[in-house]
Amino acid sequence: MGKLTLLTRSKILIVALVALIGVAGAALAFWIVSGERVARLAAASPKKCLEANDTRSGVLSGMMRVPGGKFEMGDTMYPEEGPLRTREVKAFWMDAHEVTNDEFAMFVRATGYVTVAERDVDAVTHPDLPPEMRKAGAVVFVMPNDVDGSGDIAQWWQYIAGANWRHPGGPDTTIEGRGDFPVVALAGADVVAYAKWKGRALPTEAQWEWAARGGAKGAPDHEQPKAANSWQGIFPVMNSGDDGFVGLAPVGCYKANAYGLYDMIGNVWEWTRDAYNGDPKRGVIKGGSYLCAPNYCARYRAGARQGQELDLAASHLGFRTVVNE
Ligand SMILES: [Ca+2]
Repeated sequence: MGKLTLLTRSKILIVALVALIGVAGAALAFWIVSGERVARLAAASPKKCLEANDTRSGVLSGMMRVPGGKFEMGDTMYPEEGPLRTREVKAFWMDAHEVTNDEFAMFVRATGYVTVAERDVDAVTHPDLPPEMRKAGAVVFVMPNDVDGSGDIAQWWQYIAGANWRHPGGPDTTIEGRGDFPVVALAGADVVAYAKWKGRALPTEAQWEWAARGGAKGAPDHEQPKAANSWQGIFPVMNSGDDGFVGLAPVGCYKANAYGLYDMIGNVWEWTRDAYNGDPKRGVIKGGSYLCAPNYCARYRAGARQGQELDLAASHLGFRTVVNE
């Protein structure tokens, strides 16, 4: 560098500056275009997909019969999915779609039930939580403008006081006009209470996974599914919404699987009744959500699973019920 003339150094500086402005400008334009596209897609996407009287249901209203069978449970993509193990499942009935806001509202109207996210957190059971996280609320996905490389999920997951099933994005959001969307922001106790009220149960992990496969044989497919609400683009900053939705979709927008079940994969994660790796404070959730992308969380597969704190409600997590024969 010492041999460079003052003029040459100035030229380098100017070129670098111009390049920097160019990159910053392109990034800014990208965010504006991307943000507009997300808003446009969100506004244009349908609010209802299934007909009010879906007549495919059998003996039990709104449920499909899943035949029994034996299968190799699990998958090989992430460590928590293995080892593959043989499981047998008896025939059972399962909700054709995720429980909707309208359905959950009927339960609340009938029982006066108050969900976990609508109650302040008990300081005795959670002495380590900061005060802002003891307020009634839920964890909400908020698309960030930018992320650092730390992988810290707090960059896109925020605990928002006042977020609950009626206000899934926070206190200034609503489910009005979204009766056919899956209900979210429910904790483990909430979904068990709903299932009991209906005289039903939550699926076991094995039931859920068997049902999600829809009778598919052979090694599980690891590709991102086309007929499901997942995330196309780079999570968490760029969502092209090629599947028609940048956020949640109403239930039943994609083709049902071979057992007549909608949205087993994608849209919202679903609670099961199983504890995660024997931990009584965590439940197994299945199916992935609209936030699952190839670059981050390729869990849009029947064999994928995650552990979820039973008393923590989240904006990408719903459920469906079963009746055992
Ligand atoms: Ca999507």
